[in-house]
Amino acid sequence: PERRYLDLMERVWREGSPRRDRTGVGTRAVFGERLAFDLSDGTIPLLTTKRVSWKTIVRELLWFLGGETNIRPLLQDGVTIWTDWPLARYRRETGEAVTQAAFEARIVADEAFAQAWGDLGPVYGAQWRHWPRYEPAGEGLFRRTPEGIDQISRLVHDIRTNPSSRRLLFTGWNVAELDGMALPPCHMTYQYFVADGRLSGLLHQRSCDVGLGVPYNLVTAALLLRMLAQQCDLEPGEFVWFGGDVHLYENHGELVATQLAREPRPWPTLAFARRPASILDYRFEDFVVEGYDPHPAIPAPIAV
Ligand code: THF
Repeated sequence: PERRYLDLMERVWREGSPRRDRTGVGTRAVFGERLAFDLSDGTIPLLTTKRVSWKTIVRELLWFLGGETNIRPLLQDGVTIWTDWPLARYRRETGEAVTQAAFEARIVADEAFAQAWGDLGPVYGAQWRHWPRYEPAGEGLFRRTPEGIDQISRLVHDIRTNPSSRRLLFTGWNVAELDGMALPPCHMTYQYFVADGRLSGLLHQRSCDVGLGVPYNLVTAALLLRMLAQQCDLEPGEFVWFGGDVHLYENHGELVATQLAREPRPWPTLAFARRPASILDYRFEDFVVEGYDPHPAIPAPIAV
């Protein structure tokens, strides 16, 4: 239940080691944490001690599953959570002091501009759906195949045909391509397990922003587990979260104080409006979240 998340938040804030991080903001961190959520009753771990925009999370997940890496389709749906990274690069490389709103408007209006400045590199969508594959091109040379490997479709196939496999997993951590990514994957490797007609899932998240990112990442993993279960005619089981570097940013003190003072409410439930033909055919309208009655949102700065 949500208490476990709040306990983790409190412990990181009180006992985490102070560290200077990549972003320069500073964090407090602990290492190697586990959270587990029972999804068998139809609930999803969507926090109630602050409002979390599940609609944004659904749109982001569908964007990943579409193999997209450009922020343009996200912005067309009003999702701005990935703008900071392309915006920072644009400002750095052009010296132009453009506002976020103006930059986003231009990405939406101008396709060539979006191509030049809106891409995040081979991040999640690229690795999930089009992990690069190479074929011999003669003279000891290799060339990249246009399609690559679709880890998601392969996963569905493997869960259906070989549910006791110990290889039911996919990962975004493509070592050879990390340098080209705006940000290497945080929610990195997903593994699945079938027993007694139930699908359980595990997420290994290497870097965990407890204040802003983790509330999103828990929901993403739970939604995906539910979609996979539906596609494979299984009931949802347990979702296990493993956190590597589990941290709070030093500028999230107010978020922590506000959230820890609140009383958690029951988890909402997720249902699907229909059974899409494949894992790649889900639409926003298919996700029906019910009983979500959260405390108000808590604004907090994201470290870029
Ligand atoms: N970088 C950092 N520092 N933390 C992260 O959690 C994170 N992500 C993704 C990539 N880099 C990261 C981006 N995910 C928000 C939430 C998730 C993000 C990015 C931003 C955010 O600002 N959420 C606000 C609401 C914003 C909105 O609704 O538009 C919030 O209050 O929750 C980890 O995947």
